[in-house]
Amino acid sequence: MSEIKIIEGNLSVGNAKFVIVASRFNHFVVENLIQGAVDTLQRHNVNAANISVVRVPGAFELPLAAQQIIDNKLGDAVIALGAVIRGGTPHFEYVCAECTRGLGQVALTSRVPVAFGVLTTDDIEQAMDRAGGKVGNKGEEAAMAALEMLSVLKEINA
Ligand code: INI
Repeated sequence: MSEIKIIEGNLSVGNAKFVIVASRFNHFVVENLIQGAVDTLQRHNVNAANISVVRVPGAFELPLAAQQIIDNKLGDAVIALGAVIRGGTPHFEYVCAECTRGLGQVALTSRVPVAFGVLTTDDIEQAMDRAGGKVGNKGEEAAMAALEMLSVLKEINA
């Protein structure tokens, strides 16, 4: 019987360039996500020269910035980081929905990996828990996803 063909990434991305696009809103949370993403990239042998950070006002602005980063060929993968924390009004739902939909749309239309490292939490404690606290760091996870997607897309397109 012939062997099953498995295509998967190996996290080795050579000289690829990564752009972290991060929101300033809830910056005390997002800075930890950025740190986690940068540490993860560097631990996987990405040079500092191949990492840049673009800051935007809030999570709502992440998709447009990601789109223009890709259009201007600033990076081979984008890591979107932000923190949307529930308030007392439906604003939270609208910001989360547009940010998520927009980032997904950018990835599909551009065919460039866009990692989703945007926290959507009920309160600040949940956010801090996921920004280097007891539940890990979503910035690290997003950086891992960007590394793996770059690598596996290279294999799929080979
Ligand atoms: N932006 C965030 O990144 N996180 C939030 O929690 C948030 N809340 O709660 O309002 C938020 N709002 C701002 C929004 O992303 C835009 O920057 C703003 O509406 C201007 O377009």
